[in-house]
Amino acid sequence: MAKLTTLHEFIMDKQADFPYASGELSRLLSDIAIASKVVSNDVRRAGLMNDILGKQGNTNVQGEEQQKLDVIADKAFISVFKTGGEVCGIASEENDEFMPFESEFSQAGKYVVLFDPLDGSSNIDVNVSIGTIFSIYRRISPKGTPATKEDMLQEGDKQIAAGYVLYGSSTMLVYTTGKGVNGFTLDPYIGEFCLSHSNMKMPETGRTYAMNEGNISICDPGIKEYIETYCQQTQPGQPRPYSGRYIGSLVADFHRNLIKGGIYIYPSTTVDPEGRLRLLYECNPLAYIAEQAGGLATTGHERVMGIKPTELHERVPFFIGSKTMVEQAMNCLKK
Ligand code: AHM
Ligand code: MG
Repeated sequence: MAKLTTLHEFIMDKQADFPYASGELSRLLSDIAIASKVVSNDVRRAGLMNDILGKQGNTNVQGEEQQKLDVIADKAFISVFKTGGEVCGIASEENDEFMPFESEFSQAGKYVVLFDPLDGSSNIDVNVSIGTIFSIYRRISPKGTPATKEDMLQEGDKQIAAGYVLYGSSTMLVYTTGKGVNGFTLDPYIGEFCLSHSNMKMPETGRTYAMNEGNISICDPGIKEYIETYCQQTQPGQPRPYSGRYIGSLVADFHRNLIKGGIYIYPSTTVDPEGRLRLLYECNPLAYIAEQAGGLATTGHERVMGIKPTELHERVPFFIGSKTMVEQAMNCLKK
């Protein structure tokens, strides 16, 4: 068997791509890998442990019921960020406010991390794939001071790195630092992420669409037109219509589409006019990966990464996936 490249080796090799790199980003990515191994272990044992599975008993700032694993994952990531020295503050989907770290050690860090500790919360209790999504920015505020809200509210285009960890049939970490996308599978025998998907490219088109179609009657008619015309009718030269696949964990639906081609849509609805997904914790990081892999991510009207955020928990309608499919959906919305 050929020698596997571990995530750590890969990160160290790639540091040379950034001539003035001080190693902080490399250390931060390694810290994320450590926290995700902890969370992966908890996810794998959840069905056996009453203190891990089930509802936490409170709601988060978005009015959603928190699961115990949401909180466990949130704490695991915050703990590595607080002790690593590279991060001066974080914002997380599970916390109402952003969190500037208090220690001098952390305030010397040059990065902020925004993350969704456990995406796909409604799937936790039913043993369906879930994930962590993260986004890294260079701080705007001066080093040695507490992180500020402005550090958190940066356009997606300013991301330094982004990625996700999928707790699926295997645990995978996929990330980009702006030089392509690479995926690593956690080898449970040696406890290391190993390079399994190098230089990932999203097919220009695909045959899978993912949307909560229960919402179709409360969406813009353009969405219905796109689904009926492009997804549910056999296209010339094709044997049958597209396949509908909706896991209900964005990170898992996105990962499948990244590999096989496809589109994921969470549009504006009359119930959720801004859609359901959070710009900072879900849309921007996946948009960065999609674009780096040759795909597209828009609100149906504009590029997600060009939006200047105004609020931490801001939501946006989200169309992400293979370039041709996202463009076709946007054309239907224009009509
Ligand atoms: P979460 O971060 O609380 O889990 O919410 C995000 C999730 C996505 O992973 C998923 O695609 C979507 O919300 C599902 O929403 P719905 O149940 O409305 O289809
Ligand atoms: Mg989420």
